[in-house]
Amino acid sequence: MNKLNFLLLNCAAFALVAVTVITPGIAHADGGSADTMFLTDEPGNWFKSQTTGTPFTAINAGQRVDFKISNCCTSTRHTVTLLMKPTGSRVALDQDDSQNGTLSATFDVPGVYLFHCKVHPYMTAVVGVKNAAGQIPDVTSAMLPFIGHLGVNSLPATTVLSVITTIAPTDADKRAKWEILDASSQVRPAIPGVGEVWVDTQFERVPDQRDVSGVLKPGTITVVDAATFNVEREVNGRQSGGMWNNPHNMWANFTLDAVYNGNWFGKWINKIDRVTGSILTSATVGEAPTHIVTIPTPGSNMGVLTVPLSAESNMLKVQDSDGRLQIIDSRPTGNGRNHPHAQWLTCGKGDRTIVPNVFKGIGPAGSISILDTATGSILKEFTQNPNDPLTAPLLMPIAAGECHVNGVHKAYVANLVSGMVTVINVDTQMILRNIPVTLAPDGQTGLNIFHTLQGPIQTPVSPDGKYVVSANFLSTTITILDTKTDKVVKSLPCEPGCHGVNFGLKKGGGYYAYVASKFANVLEVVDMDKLDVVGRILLADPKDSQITANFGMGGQGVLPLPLAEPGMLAPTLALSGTGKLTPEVDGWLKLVTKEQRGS
Ligand SMILES: [Cu+2]
Repeated sequence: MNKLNFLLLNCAAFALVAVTVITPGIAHADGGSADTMFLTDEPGNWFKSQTTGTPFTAINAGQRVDFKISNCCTSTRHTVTLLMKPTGSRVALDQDDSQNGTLSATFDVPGVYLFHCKVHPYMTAVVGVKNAAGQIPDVTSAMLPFIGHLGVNSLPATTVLSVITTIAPTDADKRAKWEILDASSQVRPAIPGVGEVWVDTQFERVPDQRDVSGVLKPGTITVVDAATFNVEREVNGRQSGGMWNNPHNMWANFTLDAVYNGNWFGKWINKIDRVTGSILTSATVGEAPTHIVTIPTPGSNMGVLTVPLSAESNMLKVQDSDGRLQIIDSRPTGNGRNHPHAQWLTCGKGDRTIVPNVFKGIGPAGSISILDTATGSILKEFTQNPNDPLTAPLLMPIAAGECHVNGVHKAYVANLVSGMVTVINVDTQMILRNIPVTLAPDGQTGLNIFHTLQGPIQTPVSPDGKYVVSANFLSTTITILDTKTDKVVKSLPCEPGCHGVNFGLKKGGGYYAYVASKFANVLEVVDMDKLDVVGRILLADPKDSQITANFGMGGQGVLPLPLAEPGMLAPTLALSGTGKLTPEVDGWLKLVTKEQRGS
């Protein structure tokens, strides 16, 4: 199905749902504001209007809306950033840093206003401003160029709302907009994988999973047995002492007996017993910790965790010793405000860390830093410059991948807003080029997210250094780049909200790329020898009595174990047969082929 048909079908299917969302309520008077939107940690309802209970509110021109960021409804800091507005409007709202407190906008021109958070880019709100006739004017192609690529000049506000998958406040909305599959849709790959695949199913609802204030918070980790492709365990945060909120990304220690998890809508990281799934300890580390990568460098910080704080400016080093997670270092990942997200350590030795700094000030301009992993010092920072073709695409850089390619360290960094993947030679500290990975509905390439409604998220390099797999969010594609030519060689279908990618060992040799999607309850399996999708694994735990809008939903971080990248696998292989590993892990290592060990 081509893109246009896909969208029009979606428009038709969701129109009914959108109408229920768009029903205007009675405006609340709160110090003169027409409505208040509370930023929340609730999937699909991240901006919750006091009037409608949803991320949509309708007001009259001249009225004000307040946006409240407080611990009533969220455990971390955010921005309220206006992305789209009617032609002629002078409304502006954005911040150069994440924050708590109240932000306000008074709306001038009737039409549709779209907001998001720059720390958590899928948090979305829509304010509809009515004209004198009580109608919300259409969204035009001048406001949202994507519409022009559909071949029309404008679309009704209801139609636009109906295709925004990030707005799904109720279970009925989620059923309509998100991909909720059952066991009949499951496809198990013919060749087994090795070990386990841990997936942060960040949006799963868990009864009685509450924070310290007693507020329900979402998220589980779903563990898939790679030998059978069955869900073998589900980890939740009920025993975390309230230190669990939207589990986002994970890494493991080298004995593979512990998994570390970051909570993107909280302040905490957790250490989880891999075998039992119980939470061993948790630590408060700062605002919105995202990804965790352990340092594999022998003799220097080996095993220490690197943890960027996406609502702050620093990356932490955290040591796991004596049963405690202790911060041993905290350093900025660039000059000024950084908001670092998904770092990657150079393959093999881990002596360099590539960090995307998502935004540096007002607007989406970000930077990419190369750090000395051992000292944390900034060796190079590429800052966005609209007049420099090499750095102009660095708009909300969000995730990095890295590996040896023909003996050269090459990093691939996804830029959410520009739709480009930036290729960096880490050895010479030079940007080589930028590769467009997204498409407008009419097939045009090299255009930004306002034209495509797509943006790349995770872009890891395959452990053999041959390919980069890019998961593209909002629309539904997986792009595969050849690292020798830096060209797109394949585009594969993905599920709604495509997000996380990581590589696991395929039994007998080769690799699987496991791809998680936020708005689907399945994990896709891409065979890297065939460059094709060979599996779709249901993430809803079969022990759950029924599959609902929330089970197994919200796939983001993916952690296959053993870690497949040879530099990360080597410290575990070195412990093989020493008695320091469980028989299960020793059994996995026996299946590692010579090629998978790397050189
Ligand atoms: Cu946020």
